[in-house]
Amino acid sequence: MTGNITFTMIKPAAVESGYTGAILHMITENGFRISALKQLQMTRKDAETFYMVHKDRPFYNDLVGFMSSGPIVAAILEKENAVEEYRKLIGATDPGKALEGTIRKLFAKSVQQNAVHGSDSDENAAIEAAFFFAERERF
Ligand code: 3AN
Repeated sequence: MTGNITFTMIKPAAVESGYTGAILHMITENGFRISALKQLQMTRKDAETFYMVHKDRPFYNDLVGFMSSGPIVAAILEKENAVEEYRKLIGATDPGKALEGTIRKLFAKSVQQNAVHGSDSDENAAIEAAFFFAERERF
């Protein structure tokens, strides 16, 4: 399945704002199949582990605090060339630079509260999917 899955999270501010349904709708309208889905709140430790690659960045502590501040919606998405296709659909990390019609352009509040996460490589997609979902939760 390498190359065919990506992992996404709808971040706490977007869930809190009631955008979950609209974002999932955009995802399926754009040809992704949702092969796993759940809502949960990460512990601080979960968020620290998930964002370990950013541990030396100045925004790490704030990011971990934000991502564990409320429920997120986690999903595994399937499509040919999923990682790249999904990053096109979500738009740039900074919503000010995201193109019209992208998820971040429509739903992000700031660089940190940028509505959704999307994996940046096939390798990370597999790691992130396994971090959130047991085999019996994947279809
Ligand atoms: P992306 O989410 O587009 O892959 P990354 O991996 O560089 O971007 O950053 C991971 C997360 O860290 C972003 N989604 C965002 O919430 C946060 N982040 C990235 N850059 C900044 C920044 N300059 N200031 C605050 N938060 C940031």
